[in-house]
Amino acid sequence: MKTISSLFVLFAIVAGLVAITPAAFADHSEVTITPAPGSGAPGCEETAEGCYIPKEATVDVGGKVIFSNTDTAAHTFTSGGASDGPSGVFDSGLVMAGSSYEWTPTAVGEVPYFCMVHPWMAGLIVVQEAGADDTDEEMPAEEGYPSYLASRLAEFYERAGRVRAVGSPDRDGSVTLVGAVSPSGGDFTEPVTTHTMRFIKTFWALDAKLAYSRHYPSINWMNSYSGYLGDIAKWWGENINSDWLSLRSEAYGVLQREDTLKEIVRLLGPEALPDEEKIILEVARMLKIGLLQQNSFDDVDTYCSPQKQYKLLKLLVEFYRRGQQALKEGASLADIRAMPIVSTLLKARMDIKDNEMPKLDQLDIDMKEQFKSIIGVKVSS
Ligand SMILES: [Cu+2]
Repeated sequence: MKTISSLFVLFAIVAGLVAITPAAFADHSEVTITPAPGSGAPGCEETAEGCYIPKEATVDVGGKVIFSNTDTAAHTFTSGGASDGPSGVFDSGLVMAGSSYEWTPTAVGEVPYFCMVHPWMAGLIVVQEAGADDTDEEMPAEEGYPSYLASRLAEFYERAGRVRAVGSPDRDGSVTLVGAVSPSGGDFTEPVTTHTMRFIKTFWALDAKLAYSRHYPSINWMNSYSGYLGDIAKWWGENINSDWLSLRSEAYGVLQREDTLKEIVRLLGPEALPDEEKIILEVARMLKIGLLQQNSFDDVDTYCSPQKQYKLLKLLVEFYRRGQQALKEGASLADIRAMPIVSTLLKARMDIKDNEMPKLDQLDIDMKEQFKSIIGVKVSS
């Protein structure tokens, strides 16, 4: 048996200023425009990058403009502006997250465009004669990152992985690189961050907004990701429970739905939602408080075994499933919210120790009982 040793290298990337390489005679036959992440909420219009990236795009007549919605919210790409409305040159209609829309310009000129759902989002397309000289427009942004930034970052991160140590005895090990990228103003669209995210497979997005709202650890569940979900799921499946992956997907689905519903709530208020959607907001809140938050100053909550994590997740997903079922069977959301199990679930991570698993199982029984008692009982709210 060979010893497997892990070597953790902490590395902070410091964004420095490097010489500028202007690219003259750049290719403008095709340009891709994406909404800034999180542009579904106002604020992006205040940033230098704007709400559409790039906020000013240049393309040749007869070229191709690809509007790729890489954000989590649905957006439109509509020629015109928020004050004057659509100008009729193009309109993508609602482009869902992960979808895209293409437009080919036929005349030279400047075409402003905006998002009909989020009118603060505005951008500009400059349509020019094919092959036009545009040295002036191609100057890199003020950060002035060199063109080899991406390959340098890739060269660094490719050092992570399985290694055979030199010397004796023969040893296998692994090198894990943990990079800490701290973009100014928390702007994840700046080049060092975007390129880093292309090469790494796991990303924790620390979110200042969560920190200010005292949600710790302040890891944003929408922006963070792991490319190793398959491997992790295998471990959880073999060591904890085979339904971990489906529970995780269901909980994540609730958080994603909440992210989209928040937009509607912000525009129209929570009363605009039916109970089936209000319960998503409620369960998302419970997932955030009861599962995603962890208090390192709490004697119990400072540690959490995989078993406990799994059971907390399962309880919350069960709450969601039973809540939906209860609504179908005539219970009201007010009944569900009034159940004592709601606050019990929120505190379970602090109240129940790692070695008290039967208590978590008891919560499931209590929850079932409480749901049974409200089903069919209509309480006017
Ligand atoms: Cu939008």
